[in-house]
Amino acid sequence: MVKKPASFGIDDLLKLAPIEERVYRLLCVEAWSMAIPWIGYSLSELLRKVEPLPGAKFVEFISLADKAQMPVVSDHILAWPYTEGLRLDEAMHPLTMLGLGLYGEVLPKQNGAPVRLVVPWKYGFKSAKSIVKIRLTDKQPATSWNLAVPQEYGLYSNVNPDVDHPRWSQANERRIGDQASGGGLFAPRRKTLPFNGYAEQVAGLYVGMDLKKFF
Ligand SMILES: Nc1nc2c(c(=O)[nH]1)N[C@H]1C(S)=C(S)[C@@H](COP(=O)(O)O)O[C@H]1N2
Ligand SMILES: [Mo]
Repeated sequence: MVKKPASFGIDDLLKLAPIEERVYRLLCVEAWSMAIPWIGYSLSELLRKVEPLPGAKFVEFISLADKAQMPVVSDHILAWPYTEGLRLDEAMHPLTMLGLGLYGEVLPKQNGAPVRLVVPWKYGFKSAKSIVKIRLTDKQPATSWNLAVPQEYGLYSNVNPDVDHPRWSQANERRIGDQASGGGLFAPRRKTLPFNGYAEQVAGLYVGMDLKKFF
């Protein structure tokens, strides 16, 4: 649902908007976190180029599923290709990044080459890696984790210390590489912040919503 559907090569994406380095926290749904210096720009820069139609409400992100490079896609643990989704207003939020690199380099394969999503206020699995297709739709897209385990992984998956995962608490997390607490994998747990500490910027997207229901 865009006025100007288009294909972009990696060189087009690299010069589509000024490249920025942004240091964001990323929290895995399994309560591990890390601060990452991403390279890229707001996803809204790309979405504006294709001109979303007025009826578009959601954005679907479809990842590469290449059996030759990615042995895991031969296993039936998830419905491949890995698919993620955001509401259009979440996708247009300036904090939502199209990630092209990290630590000053282009993305290594394991971190989602050539392009990935970075949504710092949501659990890590929302930040789809190795994206090859983006679709705008008026229907909520099915996502791989929601199809596999709907009671555990909702569409929103906003970081929320008050909504536990059915199998563990989301009240606190382990920060990898946290020098202040001695670093390492066995650093003491720290309190998880609502929206991963980005509430001031993004809480307005969810005014009036029951975040326990829309988890
Ligand atoms: N295509 C794809 N994207 C993905 C995943 C995946 O399995 N496939 N895993 C997600 C999860 S659970 C997390 S925590 C982050 C991890 O990003 P990293 O590998 O760069 O640390 O990627 C997310 N994006
Ligand atoms: Mo994760």
